[in-house]
Amino acid sequence: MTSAYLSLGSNIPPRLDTLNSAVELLALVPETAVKAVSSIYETEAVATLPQSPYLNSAVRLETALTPDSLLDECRRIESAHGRPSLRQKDEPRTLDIDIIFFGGAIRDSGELTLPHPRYAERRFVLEPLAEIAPDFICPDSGISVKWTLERCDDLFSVRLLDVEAA
Ligand code: PH2
Ligand code: MG
Ligand code: MG
Repeated sequence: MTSAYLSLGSNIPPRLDTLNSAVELLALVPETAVKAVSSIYETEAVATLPQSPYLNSAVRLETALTPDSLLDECRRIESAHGRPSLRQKDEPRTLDIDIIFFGGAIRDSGELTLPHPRYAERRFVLEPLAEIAPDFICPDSGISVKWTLERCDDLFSVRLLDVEAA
């Protein structure tokens, strides 16, 4: 079994329902268990054109799938939430599921780069991840998630969502 860390995001309503449903669907993925789910954060969209704020969270899975099979499962769940399979960079999305880490895997082949190429620059990825996996050692840099977050100079806002008020 491998620990895989995912980043979930949504900036098209119903954002909160979508993130909750995505976790339920992840729990149904074969040979896979959901081990931890972070709080939900409301985050300023990091994009070239202004767009609505995202809700972001992080999930830890234990899985016996390969990285490519897990990617397929993530895409299937994105499609189930109305995400078109032809994607444009930077467009708003009902649901985005990114594999940030797959155990200690480092690869840059095919459609999946591991670790995710931009995780260390993104507070909206690191803040939820640091909540559930502060001491995980990032395979590319050899430093912890917590320390990666401390070193991150991304100024886009990230705040805990008050789920009761949402
Ligand atoms: N995802 C992107 C681009 N920008 N900004 C925020 N705040 N959250 C995201 O999940 C996000 C983004 C591309 O996947
Ligand atoms: Mg993404
Ligand atoms: Mg994605």
